[in-house]
Amino acid sequence: MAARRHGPKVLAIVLAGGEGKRLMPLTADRAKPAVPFGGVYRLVDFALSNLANSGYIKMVVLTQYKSHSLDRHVSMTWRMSTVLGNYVTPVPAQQRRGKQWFLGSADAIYQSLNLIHDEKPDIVVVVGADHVYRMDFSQMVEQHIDSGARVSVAAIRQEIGLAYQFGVIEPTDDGDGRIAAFREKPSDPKALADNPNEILASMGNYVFDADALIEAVTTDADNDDSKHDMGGDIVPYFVERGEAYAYDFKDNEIPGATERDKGYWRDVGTIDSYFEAHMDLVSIHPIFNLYNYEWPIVTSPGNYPPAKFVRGGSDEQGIAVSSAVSPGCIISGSVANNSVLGVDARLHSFSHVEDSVLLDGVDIGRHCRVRRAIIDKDVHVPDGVDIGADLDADRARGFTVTDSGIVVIGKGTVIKP
Ligand code: ADQ
Repeated sequence: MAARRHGPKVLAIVLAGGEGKRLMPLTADRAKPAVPFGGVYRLVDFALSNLANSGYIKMVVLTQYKSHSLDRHVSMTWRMSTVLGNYVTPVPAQQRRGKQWFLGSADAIYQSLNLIHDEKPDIVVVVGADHVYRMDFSQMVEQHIDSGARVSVAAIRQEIGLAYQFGVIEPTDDGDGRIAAFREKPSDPKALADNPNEILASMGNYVFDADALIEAVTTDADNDDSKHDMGGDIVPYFVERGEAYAYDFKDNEIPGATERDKGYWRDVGTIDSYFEAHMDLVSIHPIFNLYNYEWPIVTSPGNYPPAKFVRGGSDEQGIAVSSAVSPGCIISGSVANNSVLGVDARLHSFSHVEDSVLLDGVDIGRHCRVRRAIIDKDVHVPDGVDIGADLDADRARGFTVTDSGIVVIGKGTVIKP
């Protein structure tokens, strides 16, 4: 028995196959959507939470690159009751076209068309899985239906200098939201008419009439000149026909949102932006408010005991200030300041961790200093090691150091005492 439904029948497709090269070494052995964020979440939790909160609880997650931890997370955390006809299913590359993986995001959908044929939705909502934000997709679907568009593209203003990272939307002059031109990552972007410093960027989230999506990806599959990419090929296909509209993200209303976090949308696809988004979380008035339970971002980090703060061997206090500390952590005789600690992290006596992001299970020995660092899952920092104090020494030890001086220590790194 399916749940009783009001409005169109919607299937959500989450594109989760991206490699995330610019997040190396955090993506060395996990897909970008599986990268941990904010102590307890994975990046994909933002897209899935937004869809679930929008009332769209039939979701397929298309995976590809190093998808093991993503598959495990999606199937264990997001398993839903099939009794109500709801599901979140990870779908690996189907190899329906022979022994190859997906060519691009449009090919990923083409190879998974059976899921759309099985579900027979009216509308397909296609979203990326790489961003931190809140969005009510039902408002976009409503505008999509009212406008008569075949595809709607979620849009947000961005600085013109960032155009090379985005699909750039050129709206028609009459202001009805129709897209006159769409260019994927252009080197000579066209600024908005009202501001020479801004472009209208695609957020990589789309609403399609289901039959239009099927037609477009099927036509695209036979086109040898296509890169089989949603932004590069499928959106322009509809723009040429005058059937593509933009949905302005600034109109999206989220219950419980404040003036500060309304419109927050952050690509955390580089080490610097990933780090900055974490520093925002532990600031006194973060722009992104994880504590808005009216539009919850949900996950399940597993069963862990509460975080604990104890005096260490020589009576040093274990404290955390301006920090987010996940379940299972023990801060013993040491200090965490302005940092995010993933589940089950350990800080031992006389150590200081400052302006840093520690992922699950990181173990910091005694007398360590860690500054402006991101340390991946289960890395052990032996007693007496300083990280982030001498960047040349950090580079020499094989750590990744960004131009802005953030030290990243990848999973499996063995640090010499
Ligand atoms: P990019 O993020 O650069 O630009 P892409 O690398 O195709 O585009 O990634 C989009 C989404 O699809 C990501 O969530 C990624 O994980 C996923 N993905 C990529 N290849 C995939 C595959 N083969 N199988 C499954 N999933 C795959 C896109 C749009 C731009 C837009 C920006 C916004 O193309 O127009 O401006 O997103 O960040």
